[in-house]
Amino acid sequence: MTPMVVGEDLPNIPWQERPADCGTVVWRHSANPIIPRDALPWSNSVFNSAVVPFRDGFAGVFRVDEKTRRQVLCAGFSEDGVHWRIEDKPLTLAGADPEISRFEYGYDPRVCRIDDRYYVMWCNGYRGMPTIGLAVTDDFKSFTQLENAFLPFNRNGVLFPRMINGKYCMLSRPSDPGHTPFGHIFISSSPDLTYWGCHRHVMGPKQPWECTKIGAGPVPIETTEGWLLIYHGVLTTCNGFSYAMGAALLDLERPWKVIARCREYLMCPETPYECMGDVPNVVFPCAALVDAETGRIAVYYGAADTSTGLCFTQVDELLNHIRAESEV
Ligand code: BMA
Repeated sequence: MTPMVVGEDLPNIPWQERPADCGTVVWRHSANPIIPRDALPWSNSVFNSAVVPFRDGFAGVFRVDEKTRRQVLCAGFSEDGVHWRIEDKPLTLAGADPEISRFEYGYDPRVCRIDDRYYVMWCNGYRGMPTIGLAVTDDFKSFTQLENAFLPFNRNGVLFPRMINGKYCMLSRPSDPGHTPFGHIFISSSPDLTYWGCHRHVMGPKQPWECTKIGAGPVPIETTEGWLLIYHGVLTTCNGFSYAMGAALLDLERPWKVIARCREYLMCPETPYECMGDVPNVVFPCAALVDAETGRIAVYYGAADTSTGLCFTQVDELLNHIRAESEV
Protein backbone atom coordinates (compact mmCIF):
# COMPACT_ATOMS: atom_id res chain seq x y z
CA MET A 1 0.00 0.00 0.00
CA THR A 2 1.26 3.50 -0.75
CA PRO A 3 2.23 5.24 2.50
CA MET A 4 0.06 8.28 3.14
CA VAL A 5 0.36 11.33 5.34
CA VAL A 6 -2.24 11.47 8.11
CA GLY A 7 -2.96 15.18 8.32
CA GLU A 8 -4.25 18.19 6.53
CA ASP A 9 -3.86 19.28 2.95
CA LEU A 10 -1.54 22.22 2.36
CA PRO A 11 -2.08 23.24 -1.26
CA ASN A 12 0.12 26.33 -0.82
CA ILE A 13 3.14 24.35 0.41
CA PRO A 14 6.34 25.87 -1.02
CA TRP A 15 7.42 23.46 -3.71
CA GLN A 16 9.80 22.88 -6.59
CA GLU A 17 9.91 19.71 -8.66
CA ARG A 18 13.05 17.59 -8.48
CA PRO A 19 15.55 18.80 -11.08
CA ALA A 20 15.91 16.39 -14.00
CA ASP A 21 19.58 15.77 -13.22
CA CYS A 22 18.98 14.99 -9.53
CA GLY A 23 18.84 11.33 -8.49
CA THR A 24 18.47 11.72 -4.74
CA VAL A 25 15.39 11.39 -2.57
CA VAL A 26 15.88 14.94 -1.18
CA TRP A 27 16.58 18.00 -3.34
CA ARG A 28 17.28 21.64 -2.58
CA HIS A 29 15.38 24.84 -3.39
CA SER A 30 17.05 26.59 -6.31
CA ALA A 31 17.12 29.92 -4.44
CA ASN A 32 18.86 28.57 -1.33
CA PRO A 33 19.66 29.86 1.14
CA ILE A 34 16.14 31.27 1.24
CA ILE A 35 16.91 33.33 4.37
CA PRO A 36 20.31 35.05 4.35
CA ARG A 37 22.38 35.72 7.42
CA ASP A 38 21.70 39.47 7.23
CA ALA A 39 17.90 39.22 7.03
CA LEU A 40 17.83 41.78 9.87
CA PRO A 41 20.14 44.79 10.21
CA TRP A 42 21.41 43.40 13.51
CA SER A 43 21.58 39.70 12.63
CA ASN A 44 24.86 37.85 12.39
CA SER A 45 22.97 34.76 11.22
CA VAL A 46 19.46 33.31 10.85
CA PHE A 47 19.36 29.51 10.88
CA ASN A 48 18.00 26.39 12.66
CA SER A 49 14.46 27.78 12.56
CA ALA A 50 10.92 26.43 12.64
CA VAL A 51 7.85 27.26 10.58
CA VAL A 52 4.21 26.11 10.45
CA PRO A 53 1.12 26.86 8.35
CA PHE A 54 -0.64 29.85 9.92
CA ARG A 55 -3.86 31.54 8.78
CA ASP A 56 -3.58 31.96 4.98
CA GLY A 57 0.21 31.66 4.98
CA PHE A 58 2.97 30.65 7.32
CA ALA A 59 4.51 31.73 10.63
CA GLY A 60 7.62 30.68 12.42
CA VAL A 61 10.13 31.15 15.17
CA PHE A 62 13.64 31.90 13.96
CA ARG A 63 17.00 31.43 15.56
CA VAL A 64 18.76 34.75 15.22
CA ASP A 65 22.28 35.26 16.49
CA GLU A 66 22.81 38.97 17.02
CA LYS A 67 25.95 40.76 15.95
CA THR A 68 26.88 40.66 19.63
CA ARG A 69 26.53 36.87 19.12
CA ARG A 70 23.76 36.68 21.71
CA GLN A 71 21.33 33.94 20.66
CA VAL A 72 17.69 35.08 20.51
CA LEU A 73 14.38 33.95 18.99
CA CYS A 74 12.29 36.06 16.62
CA ALA A 75 8.83 35.43 15.21
CA GLY A 76 8.34 35.73 11.45
CA PHE A 77 5.59 35.61 8.85
CA SER A 78 5.37 34.65 5.19
CA GLU A 79 2.74 34.37 2.48
CA ASP A 80 4.57 31.72 0.45
CA GLY A 81 6.95 30.00 2.91
CA VAL A 82 9.97 31.24 0.95
CA HIS A 83 10.00 35.01 1.49
CA TRP A 84 9.98 35.84 5.19
CA ARG A 85 9.40 38.99 7.23
CA ILE A 86 11.25 38.41 10.46
CA GLU A 87 10.25 40.63 13.36
CA ASP A 88 12.83 43.27 14.08
CA LYS A 89 12.78 42.57 17.83
CA PRO A 90 13.29 39.27 19.66
CA LEU A 91 10.07 37.69 20.89
CA THR A 92 9.27 38.11 24.57
CA LEU A 93 7.91 35.46 26.87
CA ALA A 94 5.36 36.15 29.61
CA GLY A 95 3.69 34.30 32.42
CA ALA A 96 6.43 32.03 33.69
CA ASP A 97 7.49 31.45 37.27
CA PRO A 98 10.09 34.20 37.97
CA GLU A 99 12.62 31.52 38.83
CA ILE A 100 12.82 30.49 35.17
CA SER A 101 11.60 33.56 33.31
CA ARG A 102 14.89 35.43 32.86
CA PHE A 103 15.85 34.90 29.23
CA GLU A 104 19.53 33.97 29.08
CA TYR A 105 19.79 32.53 25.58
CA GLY A 106 17.53 30.58 23.27
CA TYR A 107 18.31 28.63 20.14
CA ASP A 108 17.23 25.85 17.78
CA PRO A 109 13.44 26.39 18.09
CA ARG A 110 10.80 23.93 16.92
CA VAL A 111 7.10 24.78 16.58
CA CYS A 112 4.32 22.23 16.94
CA ARG A 113 0.60 22.77 16.47
CA ILE A 114 -1.54 20.74 18.86
CA ASP A 115 -5.32 21.34 18.89
CA ASP A 116 -5.01 24.73 17.20
CA ARG A 117 -2.41 26.14 19.61
CA TYR A 118 1.23 26.55 18.69
CA TYR A 119 3.87 25.22 21.06
CA VAL A 120 7.43 26.43 20.81
CA MET A 121 10.33 24.35 22.11
CA TRP A 122 13.89 25.61 22.15
CA CYS A 123 17.24 25.11 23.79
CA ASN A 124 16.81 27.40 26.78
CA GLY A 125 19.56 28.68 29.02
CA TYR A 126 18.70 28.17 32.67
CA ARG A 127 21.37 29.36 35.09
CA GLY A 128 23.82 29.05 32.23
CA MET A 129 22.88 25.50 31.37
CA PRO A 130 20.94 24.29 28.33
CA THR A 131 17.56 22.66 28.79
CA ILE A 132 14.27 22.49 26.87
CA GLY A 133 12.16 25.64 27.09
CA LEU A 134 8.47 25.51 26.25
CA ALA A 135 5.97 28.24 25.37
CA VAL A 136 2.58 28.50 23.73
CA THR A 137 1.15 31.08 21.36
CA ASP A 138 -2.01 31.59 19.36
CA ASP A 139 -0.83 34.46 17.18
CA PHE A 140 3.00 34.49 17.13
CA LYS A 141 2.79 37.92 18.77
CA SER A 142 2.44 37.00 22.44
CA PHE A 143 4.04 33.91 23.90
CA THR A 144 3.25 32.35 27.27
CA GLN A 145 6.18 30.52 28.79
CA LEU A 146 5.50 27.16 30.42
CA GLU A 147 7.80 25.17 32.68
CA ASN A 148 11.06 23.94 31.22
CA ALA A 149 10.41 20.38 30.13
CA PHE A 150 13.52 18.74 31.53
CA LEU A 151 16.55 19.21 33.73
CA PRO A 152 19.75 20.46 32.14
CA PHE A 153 21.56 19.30 30.18
CA ASN A 154 19.25 18.69 27.29
CA ARG A 155 18.73 19.87 23.71
CA ASN A 156 16.62 19.13 20.64
CA GLY A 157 13.25 18.88 22.39
CA VAL A 158 10.55 18.05 19.84
CA LEU A 159 6.85 17.53 20.65
CA PHE A 160 4.61 15.13 18.75
CA PRO A 161 1.66 16.88 17.06
CA ARG A 162 -1.00 14.95 18.99
CA MET A 163 -1.35 13.08 22.24
CA ILE A 164 -0.42 9.40 22.07
CA ASN A 165 -2.35 7.14 24.42
CA GLY A 166 -3.66 10.22 26.22
CA LYS A 167 -0.25 11.79 26.84
CA TYR A 168 1.82 14.56 25.28
CA CYS A 169 5.07 13.11 23.98
CA MET A 170 8.41 14.83 23.50
CA LEU A 171 11.67 13.65 22.00
CA SER A 172 14.86 15.05 23.47
CA ARG A 173 18.58 14.54 23.48
CA PRO A 174 20.27 14.61 26.90
CA SER A 175 23.60 16.38 26.49
CA ASP A 176 26.36 18.24 28.33
CA PRO A 177 27.33 21.91 28.89
CA GLY A 178 29.52 22.04 25.80
CA HIS A 179 29.54 20.67 22.30
CA THR A 180 28.47 17.21 23.46
CA PRO A 181 30.49 14.39 21.93
CA PHE A 182 27.63 11.89 22.48
CA GLY A 183 23.87 11.80 22.08
CA HIS A 184 20.90 9.46 21.85
CA ILE A 185 17.26 10.36 21.23
CA PHE A 186 14.83 9.65 24.10
CA ILE A 187 11.07 10.07 24.40
CA SER A 188 9.19 11.27 27.49
CA SER A 189 5.48 11.70 28.10
CA SER A 190 3.34 14.05 30.14
CA PRO A 191 -0.35 14.44 31.02
CA ASP A 192 -0.12 18.24 31.20
CA LEU A 193 3.12 19.51 29.56
CA THR A 194 4.53 20.22 33.05
CA TYR A 195 5.36 16.84 34.56
CA TRP A 196 7.35 14.51 32.33
CA GLY A 197 8.13 10.83 32.83
CA CYS A 198 8.13 7.35 31.31
CA HIS A 199 11.46 8.16 29.64
CA ARG A 200 12.29 5.64 26.92
CA HIS A 201 15.25 5.21 24.66
CA VAL A 202 14.36 5.68 20.98
CA MET A 203 17.66 5.38 19.15
CA GLY A 204 21.35 6.15 19.26
CA PRO A 205 24.11 6.61 16.71
CA LYS A 206 24.39 3.68 14.33
CA GLN A 207 26.10 4.38 11.02
CA PRO A 208 29.49 6.08 10.59
CA TRP A 209 27.91 9.34 9.28
CA GLU A 210 26.04 9.76 12.60
CA CYS A 211 28.49 8.00 14.91
CA THR A 212 29.07 10.92 17.32
CA LYS A 213 25.46 11.87 18.12
CA ILE A 214 21.97 12.25 16.74
CA GLY A 215 19.07 14.60 17.54
CA ALA A 216 15.44 14.95 16.44
CA GLY A 217 14.72 17.55 13.76
CA PRO A 218 11.23 18.61 12.67
CA VAL A 219 8.04 17.65 14.50
CA PRO A 220 7.39 13.98 13.54
CA ILE A 221 5.07 13.53 10.56
CA GLU A 222 2.20 11.08 11.05
CA THR A 223 1.82 8.56 8.21
CA THR A 224 -0.21 5.41 7.77
CA GLU A 225 3.03 3.44 8.34
CA GLY A 226 4.27 5.21 11.46
CA TRP A 227 5.81 8.49 12.59
CA LEU A 228 8.30 9.81 10.08
CA LEU A 229 11.17 11.34 12.04
CA ILE A 230 13.70 13.49 10.21
CA TYR A 231 16.81 13.95 12.33
CA HIS A 232 20.40 15.13 12.28
CA GLY A 233 23.41 12.89 12.71
CA VAL A 234 26.94 14.00 13.47
CA LEU A 235 30.29 12.61 12.41
CA THR A 236 33.50 13.78 14.05
CA THR A 237 36.09 14.37 11.36
CA CYS A 238 39.70 15.48 11.76
CA ASN A 239 38.34 18.95 11.02
CA GLY A 240 35.46 18.98 13.53
CA PHE A 241 31.81 17.94 13.47
CA SER A 242 29.90 17.29 10.23
CA TYR A 243 26.07 17.44 10.50
CA ALA A 244 23.90 15.52 8.00
CA MET A 245 20.20 14.71 7.71
CA GLY A 246 18.65 11.27 8.15
CA ALA A 247 15.19 9.78 8.72
CA ALA A 248 13.54 6.96 10.61
CA LEU A 249 10.07 5.50 10.99
CA LEU A 250 8.69 5.10 14.52
CA ASP A 251 5.77 2.99 15.70
CA LEU A 252 2.52 4.99 15.87
CA GLU A 253 1.39 3.84 19.32
CA ARG A 254 4.80 3.07 20.85
CA PRO A 255 7.01 5.68 19.23
CA TRP A 256 10.15 4.53 21.05
CA LYS A 257 10.05 1.48 18.74
CA VAL A 258 12.01 2.10 15.57
CA ILE A 259 10.43 0.35 12.57
CA ALA A 260 12.97 1.39 9.98
CA ARG A 261 15.90 3.74 9.68
CA CYS A 262 18.00 4.99 6.79
CA ARG A 263 21.46 3.55 6.48
CA GLU A 264 22.89 6.35 4.37
CA TYR A 265 22.35 10.02 5.14
CA LEU A 266 19.65 11.69 3.06
CA MET A 267 21.50 14.98 2.64
CA CYS A 268 24.94 16.08 3.78
CA PRO A 269 26.73 19.43 3.57
CA GLU A 270 27.62 19.83 -0.11
CA THR A 271 26.82 23.32 -1.31
CA PRO A 272 29.00 26.36 -0.52
CA TYR A 273 26.41 27.74 1.93
CA GLU A 274 26.33 24.42 3.84
CA CYS A 275 30.10 23.92 3.78
CA MET A 276 31.15 27.48 4.56
CA GLY A 277 29.88 29.75 7.30
CA ASP A 278 30.24 30.34 11.01
CA VAL A 279 30.33 26.58 11.60
CA PRO A 280 31.25 24.77 8.39
CA ASN A 281 29.64 21.52 7.25
CA VAL A 282 26.26 21.76 8.94
CA VAL A 283 22.84 20.71 7.66
CA PHE A 284 20.46 21.01 10.63
CA PRO A 285 16.75 20.30 9.89
CA CYS A 286 14.26 21.92 12.31
CA ALA A 287 10.87 22.06 10.55
CA ALA A 288 8.79 20.38 7.86
CA LEU A 289 5.64 21.45 6.03
CA VAL A 290 3.53 18.62 4.66
CA ASP A 291 0.71 18.39 2.14
CA ALA A 292 -1.35 15.25 2.86
CA GLU A 293 -3.01 15.30 -0.56
CA THR A 294 0.21 15.06 -2.59
CA GLY A 295 2.61 13.72 0.05
CA ARG A 296 4.92 16.67 -0.57
CA ILE A 297 7.29 17.58 2.26
CA ALA A 298 9.29 20.82 2.48
CA VAL A 299 12.08 20.74 5.08
CA TYR A 300 13.67 23.90 6.56
CA TYR A 301 17.21 23.49 7.73
CA GLY A 302 20.04 25.57 9.10
CA ALA A 303 23.06 25.78 6.81
CA ALA A 304 26.54 26.13 8.35
CA ASP A 305 25.03 27.88 11.41
CA THR A 306 24.63 30.92 9.17
CA SER A 307 21.57 30.89 6.89
CA THR A 308 18.37 28.93 6.30
CA GLY A 309 17.83 26.48 3.47
CA LEU A 310 14.78 24.69 2.12
CA CYS A 311 14.71 21.22 0.59
CA PHE A 312 12.04 18.85 -0.66
CA THR A 313 11.03 15.21 -0.65
CA GLN A 314 7.93 13.04 -1.19
CA VAL A 315 6.55 10.95 1.66
CA ASP A 316 6.09 7.71 -0.30
CA GLU A 317 9.52 7.87 -1.91
CA LEU A 318 11.18 8.73 1.36
CA LEU A 319 9.49 5.93 3.29
CA ASN A 320 10.23 3.39 0.58
CA HIS A 321 13.82 4.57 0.57
CA ILE A 322 14.16 4.27 4.36
CA ARG A 323 12.61 0.81 4.37
CA ALA A 324 14.58 -0.47 1.41
CA GLU A 325 17.95 0.17 3.02
CA SER A 326 16.87 0.05 6.66
CA GLU A 327 19.18 -1.05 9.44
CA VAL A 328 17.50 -0.60 12.82
C1 BMA B 1 24.65 22.05 17.95
C2 BMA B 1 23.72 23.22 18.16
C3 BMA B 1 23.22 23.74 16.85
C4 BMA B 1 24.31 23.92 15.83
C5 BMA B 1 25.20 22.70 15.76
C6 BMA B 1 26.37 22.89 14.84
O1 BMA B 1 25.24 21.65 19.15
O2 BMA B 1 24.40 24.23 18.85
O3 BMA B 1 22.63 24.99 17.07
O4 BMA B 1 23.72 24.11 14.57
O5 BMA B 1 25.67 22.41 17.05
O6 BMA B 1 27.22 23.92 15.28
